[in-house]
Amino acid sequence: MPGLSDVYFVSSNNHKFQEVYSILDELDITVKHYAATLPEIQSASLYDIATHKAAHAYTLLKSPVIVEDAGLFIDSLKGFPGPYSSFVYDTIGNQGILNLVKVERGATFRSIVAYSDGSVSKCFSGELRGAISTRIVGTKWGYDPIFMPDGSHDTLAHIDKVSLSHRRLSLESFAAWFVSK
Ligand code: ITT
Repeated sequence: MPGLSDVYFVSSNNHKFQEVYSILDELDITVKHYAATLPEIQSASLYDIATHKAAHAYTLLKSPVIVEDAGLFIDSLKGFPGPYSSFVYDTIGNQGILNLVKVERGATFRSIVAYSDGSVSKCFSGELRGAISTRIVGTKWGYDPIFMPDGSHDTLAHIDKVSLSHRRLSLESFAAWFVSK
């Protein structure tokens, strides 16, 4: 069993780190935050982006690392903003997304967690299916105020999302593998 406190999470996003910490803590893995903006390759694949980020993070820390690449994929926009979610949030924001989404409102949040320790590189994925709300509800981070998971009439901003999120699912797969390696 690995030492359960020796993995870093490298991210510029403190909201993400808080979610990652609380999920992994529940799964008996203590994760340390290394705050950095990692270079992101241009790719339509979250896997490729996350794998590249993890390899780069390992060269910085020379210690086992995980990173995450996540995105919101909207059906009627053919998967936009997807891998561009961070840029799109910073530019047009939630109101800009609401202006683009009309009748068909289905969407998926995806999370890819990538691990690297210099010799092993591995990815773990999670998805949360739902719909884009018709208005901004709540004030949590990113797209939480406009995403309603299936089966809910409220947005992620008003829900205990760490119990059901795309990030919870990718981290559960990572944790199952990490503690058994
Ligand atoms: P790092 O790459 O430094 O980890 P980031 O915020 O740039 O931080 P991403 O590249 O993965 O992270 O960008 C994904 C964007 O998608 C993120 O900035 C949010 O706007 C949005 N997003 C992803 N997961 C989300 C969630 O659980 N809740 C709300 N918004 C989310």
